Amino acid sequence: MPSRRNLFMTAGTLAAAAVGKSALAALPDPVLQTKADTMPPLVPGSGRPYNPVVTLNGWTLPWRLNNGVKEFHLVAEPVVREMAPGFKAHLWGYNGQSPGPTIEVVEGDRVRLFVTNKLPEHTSIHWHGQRLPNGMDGVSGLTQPPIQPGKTFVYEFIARRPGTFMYHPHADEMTQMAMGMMGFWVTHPRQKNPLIDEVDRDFCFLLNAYDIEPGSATPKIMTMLDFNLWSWNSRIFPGIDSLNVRRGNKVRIRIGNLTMTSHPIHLHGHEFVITGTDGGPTPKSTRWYEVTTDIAVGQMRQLEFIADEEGDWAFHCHKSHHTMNAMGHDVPTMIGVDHRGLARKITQLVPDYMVMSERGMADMTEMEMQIPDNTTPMMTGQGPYGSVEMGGMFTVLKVRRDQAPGDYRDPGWYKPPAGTTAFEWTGTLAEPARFKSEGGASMPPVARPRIDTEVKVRKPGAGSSQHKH
Ligand SMILES: [Cu+2]
Repeated sequence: MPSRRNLFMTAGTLAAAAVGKSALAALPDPVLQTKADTMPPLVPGSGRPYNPVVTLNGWTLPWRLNNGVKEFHLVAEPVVREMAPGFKAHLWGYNGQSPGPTIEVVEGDRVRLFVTNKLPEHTSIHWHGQRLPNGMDGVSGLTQPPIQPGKTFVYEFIARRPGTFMYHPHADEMTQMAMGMMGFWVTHPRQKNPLIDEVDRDFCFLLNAYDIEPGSATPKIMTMLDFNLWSWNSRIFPGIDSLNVRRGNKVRIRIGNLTMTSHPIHLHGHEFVITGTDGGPTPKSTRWYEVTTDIAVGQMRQLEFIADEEGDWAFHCHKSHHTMNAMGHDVPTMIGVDHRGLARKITQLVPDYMVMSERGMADMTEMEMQIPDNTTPMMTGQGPYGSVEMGGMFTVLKVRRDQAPGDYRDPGWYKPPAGTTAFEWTGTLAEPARFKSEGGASMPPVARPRIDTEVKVRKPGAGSSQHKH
């Protein structure tokens, strides 16, 4: 049996704490994590060797090798998760965090998982995507009785297929997933597999979503679709760490979707292929290059690419409202509406009245808005050239020629070579040539509208410059 101290050392600054030692003498001590930092890869101290993954704003759970069986101890419990600097949510998770720690094993490993329930209600864990005996599948009521509060259950099976998996409750699922109970699982191949390439950096994270009213800290659990916080591993940009790689690295990113909608995940500057799903490695004939891949509810995808372009490359969900943080969506579009006169009248009655989004929503980032405590401003990511005007499911892939192998630290902002950055044109502007048959139609209309209507768009210089915000 390897010394647990060694496992902690390899996990870097892992804040470890043992609970209930006497009560659980025969079980591995549960290891807890209190921070939302991206932990360095956990190099295996026992068992078969493998190339560990890096969990975005997360960590891998150390195990105990007991007569050749890898033993893990998961504790389902209420947690406080810092979703972004200064914004803490009261969630449910495992071992101190939401999502729970990543489980990493090797194909063929016999795995024993102790699951202790410290929630106020029963739970279970379903090992999504695994081949296992039916009674280990974790569907409460169908394959096992639920794990009651205070009880510990044991799951045991052989990790038969290499690949990308996840775990989550299969008991009061809508509540427990809305509260953040989920985790990643990676089964590394036992030997060289023609469909699984070796990579230099292997990242993983789960897509999740919450509905937390501004000013409060606990998610609304009855929300079906209208979530207001779109997160990666229960973090929202700018709270999501960047993915830092060395130029020329072969990079794998494993993503699982436990939200209630699909997410078209988009990478700038590179093309990737999908090398695996939760069903296993994809046949080579099915791989084509793309820059966006849609990940449906309950699906997992592995994307792979060579990071051969230096820079700070945006990496985000392409649904634009998923790169926003807490917002009210019942706000009418005010672009082009000049309501200065109206605003003045309302201000006489309501002194704090403020008109929103008259010139688009970018104004929001410039306004010193009064927001409730424990609420994250809508768009706050600050890049080297100003606000990125993004939140939620957004981060940056940082590719650097001098990023040392094995170094996952943030290298800071990219400094582009002179003459390779978009710049302001200061010469004269010619009138744009208009297409002659502009405003045409496929066939004549039956009747013209009685009165022509026109959508007015205000342009810079057409009055808006006097507008103070
Ligand atoms: Cu999305």
